[in-house]
Amino acid sequence: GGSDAMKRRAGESAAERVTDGDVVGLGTGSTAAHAIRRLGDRVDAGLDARGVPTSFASRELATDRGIPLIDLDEAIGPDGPGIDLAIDGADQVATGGEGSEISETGGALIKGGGAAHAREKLVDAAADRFLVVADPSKESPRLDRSVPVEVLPAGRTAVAAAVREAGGEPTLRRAERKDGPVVTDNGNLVLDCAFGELADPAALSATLSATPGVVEHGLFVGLADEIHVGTDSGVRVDEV
Ligand code: DER
Repeated sequence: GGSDAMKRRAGESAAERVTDGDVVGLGTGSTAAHAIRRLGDRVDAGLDARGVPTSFASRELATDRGIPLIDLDEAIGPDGPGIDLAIDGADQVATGGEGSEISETGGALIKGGGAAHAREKLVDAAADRFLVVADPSKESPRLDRSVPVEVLPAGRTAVAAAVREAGGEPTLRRAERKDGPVVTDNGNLVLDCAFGELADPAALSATLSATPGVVEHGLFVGLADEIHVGTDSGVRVDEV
């Protein structure tokens, strides 16, 4: 993957967009973590901001950095303040890279490397503006990485069959320092589904969302508003 310095530049660039009074969706992963750390520094310096974490991990980091938190349900409920901007990473971003028009690909993303994409999508979609933070290794003209799919444990066989029907190859995500499969913060399992190059991410997104047993999938189509890409000399910001 990209260097940590590039991830840091991207994360800090997005964190600079937070203004006084903002409610900020706090994404998951190492790139979003840089944004959370920078936001913590700005809160220490007097910024009035509240965070909505997207995972146990991002909640822990935000708490450690002294960022006041607001419950997701409270934030996006009818009497809530809403989410002004969400900052989150991605496993792959459909951009043409330096110098090309992003509008052709609409900034579609594959997320879910951290198995946090169910709550991430809720937060990222609810936000007025969703800022993606990435390094160049995440950019590709077309999405072609496996798509993580969070499934109800009881539905994993049915979902695997539906994924094959849709042309994908599902693999149950194994844990590292634990026997057996990864279990998400929501108590579900993850199928990593290889579909090859995605000709129509929106269509596949709809198919997966309509599959019984699917809790959430990692295709984020039409959600990103800005892509902050850390480079070795600075940050490139693409408006979607
Ligand atoms: O889980 C996710 O979607 C994360 O955003 C993640 O996959 C990106 O992780 P990274 O910033 O550590 O590469």
